Amino acid sequence: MSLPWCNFTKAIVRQIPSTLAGAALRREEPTSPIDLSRARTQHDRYVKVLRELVETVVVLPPDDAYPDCVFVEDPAVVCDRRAVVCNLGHASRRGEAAPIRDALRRLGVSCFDMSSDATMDGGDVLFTGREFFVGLSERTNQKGVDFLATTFSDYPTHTVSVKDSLHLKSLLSMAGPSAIVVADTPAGKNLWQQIVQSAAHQYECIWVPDEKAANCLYINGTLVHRAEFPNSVKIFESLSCRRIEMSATELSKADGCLTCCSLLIT
Ligand code: CIR
Repeated sequence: MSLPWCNFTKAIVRQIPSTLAGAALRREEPTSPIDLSRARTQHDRYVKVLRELVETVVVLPPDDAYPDCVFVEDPAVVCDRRAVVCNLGHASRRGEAAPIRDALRRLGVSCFDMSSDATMDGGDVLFTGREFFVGLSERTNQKGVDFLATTFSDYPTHTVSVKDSLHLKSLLSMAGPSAIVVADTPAGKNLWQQIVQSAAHQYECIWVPDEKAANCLYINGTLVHRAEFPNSVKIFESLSCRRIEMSATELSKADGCLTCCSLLIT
């Protein structure tokens, strides 16, 4: 499959700040506190896996002033060496965008800054290689969607309504050039229905029973997925692509997942 989207050469990641455990945003208090050292071990493995899959991984230092700064997917949306630099949906995260913009520019990516009345988190943006689906959510507003649609006007942009999760990609993600993995829950089913109704292209849906398993990384033919959910792992095992399993228990307690910890660049 020769979609440019499938050929990532670079990634940006950011290390975990020491303030993550106490101050990262979360929708619900986790049943056990975030173990910072375990979070860092799991993140180190994530970076190691990325190094296997792309040529260059840029690792940015953490900033304790931004407890959520490890979630680098949110401050920018990159496509074809252009990036929308987001005005993040939660005010406490807005300062995360500047170092991401600098890193993108250093990698030769042209950056377009959102106006201040538009908001967006990259976690609300699903790019399939052919079109964008953008979630209107607690974090992303219509002006944000309009900005993205104008910046990437060579691709169609469709809006979907996100109600029962933080981001669109909390419940679904790409799992192949034409495959989308979706949580088999009422909220996941609702999102899938909206996608089917608006899509210009046909996608295969891979249903997984565990909500948190539905966020995977598909990089250059390899599917990176969560290891902690045996019933969902069985489904991933039945796919024909190369797979890497990974645990993300700690960042998951702050509503993080796998796509959220990297920005991938072709
Ligand atoms: C937040 O609420 O913004 C962070 N605690 C989690 C962000 C996760 N981002 C993502 O999945 N794209």
